[in-house]
Amino acid sequence: MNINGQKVIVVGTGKSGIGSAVLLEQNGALPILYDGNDKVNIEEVKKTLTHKLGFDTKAEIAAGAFPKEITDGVRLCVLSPGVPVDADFVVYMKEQGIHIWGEIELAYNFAKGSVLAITGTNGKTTTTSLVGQIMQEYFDSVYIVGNIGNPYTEAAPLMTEDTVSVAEISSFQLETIEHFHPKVSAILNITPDHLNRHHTMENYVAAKEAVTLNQTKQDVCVLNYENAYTREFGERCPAGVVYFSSARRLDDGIFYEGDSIYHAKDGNAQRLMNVKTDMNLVGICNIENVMAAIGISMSAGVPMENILATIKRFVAVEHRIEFVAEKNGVVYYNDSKATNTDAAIQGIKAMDRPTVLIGGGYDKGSEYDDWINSFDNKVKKLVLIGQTREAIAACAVKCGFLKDNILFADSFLEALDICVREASAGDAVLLSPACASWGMFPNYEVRGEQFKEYVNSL
Ligand code: UMA
Repeated sequence: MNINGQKVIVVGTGKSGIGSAVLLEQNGALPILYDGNDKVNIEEVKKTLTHKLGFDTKAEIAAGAFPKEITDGVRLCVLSPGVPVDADFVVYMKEQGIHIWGEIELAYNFAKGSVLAITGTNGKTTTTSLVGQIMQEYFDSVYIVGNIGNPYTEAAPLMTEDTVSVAEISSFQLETIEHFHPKVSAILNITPDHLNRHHTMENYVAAKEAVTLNQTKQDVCVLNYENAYTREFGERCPAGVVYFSSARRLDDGIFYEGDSIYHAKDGNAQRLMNVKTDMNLVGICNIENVMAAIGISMSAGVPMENILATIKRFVAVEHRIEFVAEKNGVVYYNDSKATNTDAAIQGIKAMDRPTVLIGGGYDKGSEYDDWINSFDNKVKKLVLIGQTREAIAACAVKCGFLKDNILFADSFLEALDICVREASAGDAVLLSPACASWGMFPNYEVRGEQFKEYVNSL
């Protein structure tokens, strides 16, 4: 699409909106930024754009109620991932014949080189970081972009034909792609999440599968054999499939057995590494992430010995079952990245001692039964915060968790004070809330940082 001289609406003035507006203006378009939040500081946004562009921005900026007149003469609109595609003003724009792209699609149209795209409900960030490091240690020009926190639009103008982009892509971002075509994709797992945005599980699964929309049999999609959705998808996936399994031997693919990871081809399995001595990550979820990273990296042409050497060096991602400190015999773990129950199940599973658990936060309409049922008598106190605290407490009691062991806190600080009071030497304190941080924090990173600061100050 030729955007030179065109007015383009960009919705959202967060990282994606700013990245998109800058990319558009650098390429001769006139962005019109719109943000639904009427408290957005328009002067600040202008300053940021001007700073990033290196010249005065000509962008128009509007905030609050959607001003319909901004659509006059507009043919393209770029949405930030947090903007629902069925929002009234988006539907209105579609009715006006305006083409809707997401930030990822816009970036892809300006990007160069090849893309490795990683999606899935859990494990995306760890797998993206690991694949990113494997690529950086083998190729010269590598960008790690997307949901991990680095807008793809910012990196796109810096790329060459030799660039390898490793992109963490969320379901929000996949709803608005059109030409986005990764050479290698991966869907790590699919379990219920973000149902308030996608409304049904079918829509959520379809958004994840869209990562393969433009792939052909010349491309590869790495899939989890132990997840019912991704295993079934392998049978109708447009790309060549590489499966990984944490529970059985595969004739073709990557699997985990005993303490080792193997790569099998035509029934011949070759042992690659020991999960206890050759990697620094704990838990079955991380063994799956490592297997996925092996599948992605070998499909991207990196020799196996290089892949294994990087895995050996790789250390855990911040906020994902991250060991913070031991204070007075209590070990503290920051798993703030556990923004849904499935991730939080992995967090509690990784604990090997009595645990004081902090849960709760923004309400995404989740169900908590599976999470509570995974406590396995390890949770001695459940400290609950945020919008979801009543719902979680009710579910915990329904699942047989003792009411007396549930404590409500009105603030994060109060929750932390309760943890210190309730934990004894030999216990763990785990922040693994099973909920997004929104409503109390701007994002899960800030929640994790505050947890770490508090623990380190004890
Ligand atoms: N906004 C509107 N109208 C709406 C919704 C939002 O105007 O209907 C405005 C907000 O007022 C705000 C801006 O849009 O000013 C925020 O946009 P955004 O929510 O898309 O956030 P960005 O800062 O652009 O960050 C996004 C991703 N955020 C979301 O998907 C919610 C970041 O993922 C990502 O790192 C970043 O782009 C760069 O690619 C975060 C996330 O929470 C980590 N992702 C979810 C997750 O991992 O579970 C999907």
